Amino acid sequence: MRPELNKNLSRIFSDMSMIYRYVGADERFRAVAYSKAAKVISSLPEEISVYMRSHTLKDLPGIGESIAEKIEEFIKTGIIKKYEQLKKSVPFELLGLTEIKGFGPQSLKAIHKELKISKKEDLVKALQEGKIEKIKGFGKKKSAAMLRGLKLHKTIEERMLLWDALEAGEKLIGQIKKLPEVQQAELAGSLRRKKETIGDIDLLVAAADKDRKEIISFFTSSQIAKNILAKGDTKASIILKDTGRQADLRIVNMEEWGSALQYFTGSKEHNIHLRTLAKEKGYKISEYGLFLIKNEKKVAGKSEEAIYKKLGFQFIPPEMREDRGELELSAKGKIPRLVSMEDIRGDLQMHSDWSDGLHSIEEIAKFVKQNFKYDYIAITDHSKSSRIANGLDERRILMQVKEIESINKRLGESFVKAGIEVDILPDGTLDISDEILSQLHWVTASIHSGFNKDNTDRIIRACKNHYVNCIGHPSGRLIGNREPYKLDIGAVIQAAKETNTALEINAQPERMDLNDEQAMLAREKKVRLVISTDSHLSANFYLMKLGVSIARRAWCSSADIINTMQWRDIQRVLKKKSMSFA
Ligand code: DGT
Ligand code: CA
Ligand code: CA
Ligand code: ZN
Repeated sequence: MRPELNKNLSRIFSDMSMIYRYVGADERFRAVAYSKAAKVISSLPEEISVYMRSHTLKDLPGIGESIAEKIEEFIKTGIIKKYEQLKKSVPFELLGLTEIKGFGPQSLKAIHKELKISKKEDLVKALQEGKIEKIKGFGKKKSAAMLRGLKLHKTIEERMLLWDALEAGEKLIGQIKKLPEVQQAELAGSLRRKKETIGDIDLLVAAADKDRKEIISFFTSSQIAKNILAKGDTKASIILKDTGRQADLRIVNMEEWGSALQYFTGSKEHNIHLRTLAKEKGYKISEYGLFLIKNEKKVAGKSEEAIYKKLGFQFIPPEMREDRGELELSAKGKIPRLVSMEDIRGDLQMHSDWSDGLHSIEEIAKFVKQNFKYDYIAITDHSKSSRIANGLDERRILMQVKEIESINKRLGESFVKAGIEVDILPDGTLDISDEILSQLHWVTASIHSGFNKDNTDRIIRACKNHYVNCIGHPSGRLIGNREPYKLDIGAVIQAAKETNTALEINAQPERMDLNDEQAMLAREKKVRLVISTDSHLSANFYLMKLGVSIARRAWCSSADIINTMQWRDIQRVLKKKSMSFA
């Protein structure tokens, strides 16, 4: 899918947009144009050079004369001169901070001007020493907010978001699998368990003893590694050239593949518990195999399945291995068949160019039909209170319903459902009338403002609306950027249950909201969950697998997830809501 060239170019255009935003109001239009071009390029189905060769660059949305020239320059020379100049004209290192809350371009500009600061660490120091609060327009409150922003951001500086780690890990494993010496290769550690943040990327490889050297030297070569942290005969640790993050490689024999994979998948807590239970049964388990204690005879090691089986356990999917009761469940033979990508029949949250999405509804429908085996999608643009997202008022909602009807007619099936992501107002009412909502197929209600107070009652009230089918990103957190608002999740789950309202597992990488633990609580109370990508551009649709992994970590099977059902069954569930309470 996303070729390297597109990714690099998209990153440069985002940087240019950031620089233009820093430069100020005069360059606002350029900032917007480059940001749009970056998005368009990151979601192209083909490598950008294909469009250059067929002279169709300018047919792409958001690509005009000047941007097309820069694309050509980049493809031909590998650099964009304008970008290099721009970078030198601003304190570029500081601009990386703009993604942190409280560090807007105008604030950074004022700090740079007043304190002559161009380095991130100097800025942090000045902030801690109280120099920044003295700048005009800053003050104690703002600088405290900046410190909080920095602290939150640390979580994603020290650990990777799952999605980023998956991209890096899958690329790496792809490269390693191409080596002829490699017999087996898999991701292990927290990445195989799909934890929401990842400390380092663990790789396990099986190969013959004589081939280890070759594999280690590829892994530590300058093609892959920026630095080498450790290098031995069977293992190595490096800092990846691409992402600056750590990756650990371990090489074993085929005979030990299963026991090594089991060990290095973790979690540590799961392994310790398993080891204790094994001991009680007379076995010793290690990365080298499963052994009988009495005569040290090896009884398993080649496959994970055989190890669990020999110990009297059902196979436990990696996502469940957190010592949250999965071993007890497995001993009873009660591990559920977890939901998987194949079970998903549709996506119920996405934004079109009617609000803040990139593509038209028709483009979205065609893209999804081409790339996914879905039966339906729901277009859920923002409602009018979300002004910066160009939210829809009642008139535009009804226009959109008409447009969706005519698209479905052209498609020859009712693939596109008319929906909305309606704003929950501060008092828990919605910003669109019931009369309009009642005409839509799918209504998700979300909070997009008022993050500083307890939002429990607000969400409960939204659940009680007869037309709300789902609560979107219920906790409101943005990993590394915004704490979840205060929320009594137990009370929300209870209300969702009583009103037959579903809760969303939003699959945006920095949201993952509900998270695994909250989704687990909801599942235990038999509240229905919806896995949505909340797509704003076509590349986002691939996030579905991220959402599925959260559901798997919550032990969900397909019966727990609404969008594994056929549309007519969903309709039956929806009807139940309007009849369930007065
Ligand atoms: P991370 O990297 O912080 O996201 O988390 P993990 O789980 O990937 O941890 P990591 O990379 O330190 O180790 C990879 C796996 O190796 C871990 O999941 C289980 C295994 N492991 C590491 N240290 C120990 C240990 O002291 N005891 C046991 N039983 N297993 C360990
Ligand atoms: Ca790890
Ligand atoms: Ca590791
Ligand atoms: Zn939203």
